[in-house]
Amino acid sequence: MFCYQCQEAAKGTGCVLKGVCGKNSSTARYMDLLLFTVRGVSVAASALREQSVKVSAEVDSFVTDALFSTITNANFDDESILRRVEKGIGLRDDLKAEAAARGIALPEVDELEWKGEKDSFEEKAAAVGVLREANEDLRSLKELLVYGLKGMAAYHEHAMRLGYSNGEIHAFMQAALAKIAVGGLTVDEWVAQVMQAGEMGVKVMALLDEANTTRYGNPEITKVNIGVGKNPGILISGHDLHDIEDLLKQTEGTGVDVYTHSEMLPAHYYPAFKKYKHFIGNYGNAWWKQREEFTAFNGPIVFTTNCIVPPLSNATYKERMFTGNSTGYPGCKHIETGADGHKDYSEVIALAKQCQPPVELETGEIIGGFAHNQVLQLADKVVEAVKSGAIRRFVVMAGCDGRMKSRDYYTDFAKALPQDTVILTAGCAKYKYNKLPLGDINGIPRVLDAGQCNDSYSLAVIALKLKEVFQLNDINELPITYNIAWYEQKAVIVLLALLSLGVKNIHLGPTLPAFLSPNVAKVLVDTFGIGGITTVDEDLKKFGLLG
Ligand code: FS2
Ligand code: SF4
Repeated sequence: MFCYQCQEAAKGTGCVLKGVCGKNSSTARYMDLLLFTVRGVSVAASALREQSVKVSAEVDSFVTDALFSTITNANFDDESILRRVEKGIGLRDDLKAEAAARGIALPEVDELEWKGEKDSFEEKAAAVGVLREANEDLRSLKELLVYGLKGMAAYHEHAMRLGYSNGEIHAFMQAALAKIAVGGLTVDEWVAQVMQAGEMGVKVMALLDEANTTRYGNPEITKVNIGVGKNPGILISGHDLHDIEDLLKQTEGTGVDVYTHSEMLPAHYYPAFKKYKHFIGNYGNAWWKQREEFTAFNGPIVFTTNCIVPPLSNATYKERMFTGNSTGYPGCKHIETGADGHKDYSEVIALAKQCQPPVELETGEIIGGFAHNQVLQLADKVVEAVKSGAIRRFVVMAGCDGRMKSRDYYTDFAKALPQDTVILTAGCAKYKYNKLPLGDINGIPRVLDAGQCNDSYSLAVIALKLKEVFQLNDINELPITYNIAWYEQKAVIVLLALLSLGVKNIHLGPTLPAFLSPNVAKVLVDTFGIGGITTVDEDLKKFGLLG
């Protein structure tokens, strides 16, 4: 295996024996085979599209789900990955047959020519991974593009579950995957593809924002309880709001409470979910603390998306763990989505009734709900605070949390920021500082949480609005510093989206991606001023934030 798609890539270069995330080498190889299959589907689908032939929604859904299932910490189940490979081979062959019937010539690529016999899976899987591209820079650009597409797929999948599917995004993703299979682009052309992915990233996040807010209302300022109630509970993790809606409806009146975990916390900010009295609060922290927290929770845990940490062999909660959508874990029950688009959680609810209530880990409240609509309602207050100098600078600290000790930097950085700065956040990165007593500025909390990682879109909308209010020519003239923490591939599409909006001088940590070759990293540094992090003191000095 060779995988270097996330921030935890072993030795800062790549995982080769087993993933630091816990991914087995077999899973990594089957994911390579799945991506190979997805490329085959995409080559055929894109060739048909070019000749104005309509591609089925099944193909679009397959590509989206398959990419999502290969994101870090989403799926550890070899069988479910191989089922997707087989499905992909079937779809690819159907598309090939359709092209032949219409006299449409397809490119001659291994992705289409491989017969797909089961007994060739192992051999093929070993040959089609990241290292198939010998040129380090081309490899870097292709993988940067693929990781952006994975993030795009994740966000699109959530929007699609709410009935928002965008043909342009599907077509772009498949065309980009087809280009990766066919090759032949120059470095500049690959860079252009990557930038185009950023533009599509803005579109997909806007689409998801529209889907979420149309369905569930605009997030509003909310105090979220972090203590527990007396009833047994179900803990729901991940990002899929459609799933939490199903769960809240089905648990109502059952005597079972519902708690959010990690990236599901922002569900509390949506008006549609506030009406549920048994929607008690948020339990625990970011994804990486789940082994201890799931043990203490006592009740069932529902994963709607990543991030799963493989349970230890003696874990007491594995039998209580359920997966859904693109996630999977061997031995854990997978809850399928029905033909009506809903899930039946009755088994989870029945199990919860037999469980003890959660052990209280902490008490109190955290505040959030500062997505674009809410912040724009406060715009006068915010603008006034900036004009008066009460707010000197906003610091975007969105992104991901993770288990590396070096991420303590973000807690220390938040603590060390001067009192006249406001943190804008989204994603699980917030758990590094969202329980600190950082106070407020004239009633504006010093940590404004917009929501999940995809709600970084809200931060961009807010920045664009401020640019308009202050009548600036360039988004970079705003008093905003970007100090973003990344972990997995959704952060890649968020980063590319910000770059496509013209944001410069983004700092990325705790380490720069292993998949950026020195030359590609140089392009990002020279063109966009991308930088890493150093120490809190040095960075505060660099950002002009000391004193
Ligand atoms: Fe955190 Fe994990 Fe949101 Fe990522 S819970 S690192 O999936 O997408 O952010
Ligand atoms: Fe390693 Fe990250 Fe890949 Fe897991 S996802 S195998 S930790 S690089």
